[in-house]
Amino acid sequence: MRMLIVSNRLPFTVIEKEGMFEFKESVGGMVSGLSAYIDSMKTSSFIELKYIWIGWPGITIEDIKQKEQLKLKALSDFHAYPIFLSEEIMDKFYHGFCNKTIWPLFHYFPFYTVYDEDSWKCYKHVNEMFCEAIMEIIKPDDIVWVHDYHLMLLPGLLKKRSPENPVGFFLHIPFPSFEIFRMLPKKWQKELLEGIVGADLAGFHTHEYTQYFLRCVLRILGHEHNMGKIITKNKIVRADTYPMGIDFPKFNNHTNNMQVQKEEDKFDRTLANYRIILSIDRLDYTKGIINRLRSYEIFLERYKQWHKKLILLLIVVPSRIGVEHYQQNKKEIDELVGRINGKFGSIDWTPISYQYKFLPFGSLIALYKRSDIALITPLRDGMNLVSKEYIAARTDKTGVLILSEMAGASKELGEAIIINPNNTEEIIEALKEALEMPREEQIRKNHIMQERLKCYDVVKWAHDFLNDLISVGEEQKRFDAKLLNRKVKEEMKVDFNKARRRLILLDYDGTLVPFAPSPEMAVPNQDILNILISYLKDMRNEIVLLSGRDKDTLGRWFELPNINIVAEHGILIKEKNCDWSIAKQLNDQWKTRILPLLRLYVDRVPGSFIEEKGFSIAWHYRKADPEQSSQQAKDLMDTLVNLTANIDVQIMQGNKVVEIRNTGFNKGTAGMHWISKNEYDFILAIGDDFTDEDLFRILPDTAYSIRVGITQSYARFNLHNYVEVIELLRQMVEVNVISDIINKEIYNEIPS
Ligand code: GDG
Repeated sequence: MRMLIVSNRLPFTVIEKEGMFEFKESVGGMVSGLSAYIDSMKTSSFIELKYIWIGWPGITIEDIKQKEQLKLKALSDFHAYPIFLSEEIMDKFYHGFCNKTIWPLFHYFPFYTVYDEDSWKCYKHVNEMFCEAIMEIIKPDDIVWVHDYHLMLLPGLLKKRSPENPVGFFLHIPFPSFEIFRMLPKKWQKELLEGIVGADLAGFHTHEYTQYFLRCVLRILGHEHNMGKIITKNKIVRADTYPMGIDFPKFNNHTNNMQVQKEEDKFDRTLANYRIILSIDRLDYTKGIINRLRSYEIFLERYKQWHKKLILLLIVVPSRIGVEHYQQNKKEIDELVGRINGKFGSIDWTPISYQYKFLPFGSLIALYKRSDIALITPLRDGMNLVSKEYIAARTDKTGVLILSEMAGASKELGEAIIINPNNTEEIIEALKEALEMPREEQIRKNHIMQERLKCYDVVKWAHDFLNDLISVGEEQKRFDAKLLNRKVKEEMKVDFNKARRRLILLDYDGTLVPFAPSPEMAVPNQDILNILISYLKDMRNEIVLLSGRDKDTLGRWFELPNINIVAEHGILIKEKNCDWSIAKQLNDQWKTRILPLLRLYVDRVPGSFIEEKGFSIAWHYRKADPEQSSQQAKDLMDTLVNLTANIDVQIMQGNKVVEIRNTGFNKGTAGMHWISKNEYDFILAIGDDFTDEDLFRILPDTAYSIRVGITQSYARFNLHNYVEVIELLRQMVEVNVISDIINKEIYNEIPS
C-alpha cells in the first residue's frame, strides 16, 4: 500500500542559503501528529508503509532547474513531492482565502471574515494545481489522504479524475454550525461541501463537528444520511469522528533525552522557587491569549498572597506573520504583558516571562514537565494537542490542566478544570482551584487522562481513519459490482431479442423521470413517451407501469394503446385497452380519521402538502425545510403507528413522503397478475424505491431486476439514475421518433 498524504505545507520548510537548500522542521499540530504516525510505521515490523507527502515547500522558486533539483532531493531524502506556488498565488490563497475567510469563519470570527471573489478563484485554482500534481504521480493502488481546510475542493476533483483510488479527507479545524457556514456565498458553500463529499471518508475531531457537517450537507446539498453514511447520486460517502491523539511515548518517555535534562536543570536553577503557569500557543487570535492575560491580571489583583510566588510563562510561537489580525493580536499581547509586568512586577519578580519564538523540542518538554499548571483557553480550537502533550509529559502524574470547553480536546479531557474562555471569572477561579488542588487529586485525575491518551494515540487515530477509508472503498466496490455493466447489458439485449413474450415492469417517479418539487410537475416528456410507444408497437412486449400515483393522473399522462397501468401501489389495475378495476372491494373510511392529523402536519411544516388518492393518502415534504420536515416525518410516523393500530392500513416512508394505504396490496401482488400467466420468456423490472422491492422479491430467478440508486436491494443489478434507465430502454429497442403521440394515426399504426 502506498499512501499519498496531501497537505498545504510539507512537514518542513525549505530555505535557500548560498544556492543550497536547507530543510527546517515545520510547527503545527497536524504535522506533529502525522509525522509521529509515519515514524511509528517505519519502526513497525508488520506493515511496510510507503508514502509520499505532497505540499508546498515554503519557498518560492522560479528557476526550472532549481525546481527539479529540489524535487529530487525532497523525494529521495524526505519522501516529499513539492508543489511550487508563486508568491502572488500564495498570498491570495494562503493569506487570502484560507486565513482571511475560512480560518476566521470556521473559528466563529465572522467579523474578521473577508469575502473576496478573487481569493476564492485563487483557492479553486490552487486546489486544481494540487490535483494536477497528484495526477502526475498517482498509481492505481494508492490511497490518498487530504488534510485540512486549505484543500476542501481537492477530494472532489481527485475522485473525478481518478475514481478508483480511495480518497480520505480530514479537517483539523472545527466544522462550524450551519448558521455560521451559511454566511459564505451560496456558490462557495455548495462547492466546498461538494468537494468534501467528493471524498470516500470525511473525518472530524469531534462528534459535534461531524453533526454540523452532516447538517450542512442535508440543508445545502439535500443529501440525507444514515448514521453518517451519505448516499449521493453515484457513491457512498461516510462522515465520522476521529479525535486526533498524540505520540504518547514521545512526550511521556524522555528519561534518556539529554536535551530535556539540560533544560530541566536550567529551569530548576532559575525558577525552582516559583509555581509555574504555562501558556503556549501559535500566535493566533483564536487561542484566547488576551482573555488569559486579562484573567491573570485580575487574579493578581484579587489574590495578592500569590505575588512573588507565581510566574506565567507565556510562549507565543510566531505564525501567519503576513495577516493583519495576527499583527494586531501580537501588538495587543505585547502591550498587555507590558502593562501587567509594570503594574505588579518588582526588581525581584516579573509576573509574566514572555517569549515570542519557536522552542526546540527539549525545551518544550522541560516546560511541560516543570509547569504546575497549563492554562489553555482558546476561544475555538479544532482539537488542541498542547493540552494532551502537557498531560502526557507529566511522568509523576502531578500538574493541573485548565482547558477551554471550546477546544475539541475538552471532550476527551473531562478530568481537567474545564472553563468557558469568555468568562474571566471562571478562569480566575480555575487558577485558584488549580493552585490549591491537593497532589493526590492531581495524580488521580491525570492518571485517568493519561490512560485515555495512551490508548487512543495518534497511531490509533491514523489507523482507524485509514481502515475506515479502506472499508468504505470495499462497500463501494460491492455496489459497483452490482452495477449493470456492459457485459450484462449485452446479454440482456440478446435475451430480449430472442424472446417471444417479454414482460417489462416499470416504476415511474425516480425511475423514468427525476423527482420534481411537486408530483404534478413530473409530467412525462416526449422522449419517454416515444420510447414507451416503440415498445408498445411490438406485440411481443407487455409493458406495465407500476406507480404509487392516483389512477386519474396516470390515465391522463399515459393514454397509450396497449399499455398496462397499476396505480396506488397495486390497488388499481388498468389492463391494456380496458378500464380500471379494483382487485377487491376496499374500505376507505379510515381516510377521514387520518386526514385531520395530516392537515396538522401541513400547518406545522410549511411547504408540505397532502395528496389524497382513492385508497391512500400521502404527505409530501420535498419542498419543505429538509431538516424540520425529516424530523416531523419521524414524528408523524410514530403518531400514525398508534393511531392506525386497529385499522387495516399500512404506513410507509418513501422518498420525502409518508404514505398511508390499505394493506394486502403492493407492487409485488400487482406484478403477480402478469407473472402468474407464465407466458413470458423475458422479464425485466426497474424501480427506485422500497415499494419496488415487493416486486423484485417475487420475480423468478431468470428475471432481470434493476434498482435505481446506490442502495441495497433484492434486485440483481443497480443503475445510478433515471438517465441510465432511459438510455438502457432506448438501447434495447429501436426508437421511432414520433412527434405527436396524441395523433390518432399513431394509434392505428400499432398492431392490435
Ligand atoms: C491545528 C488545529 C488541532 C507548538 N509550539 C511549539 C511546538 N508546538 C507544537 C505542539 C503541538 C503543535 O505544535 C500545536 O498543535 P495544536 O493542536 O495545539 O494547534 P494548531 O497548530 O493550531 O493545529 C488544532 C491540530 O491542527 C491537529 O489537528 O489540534 O485545533 O488548529 O504538537 O507541540 N513544538 C515545538 N516548539 C514550539 O515552540 N517543538
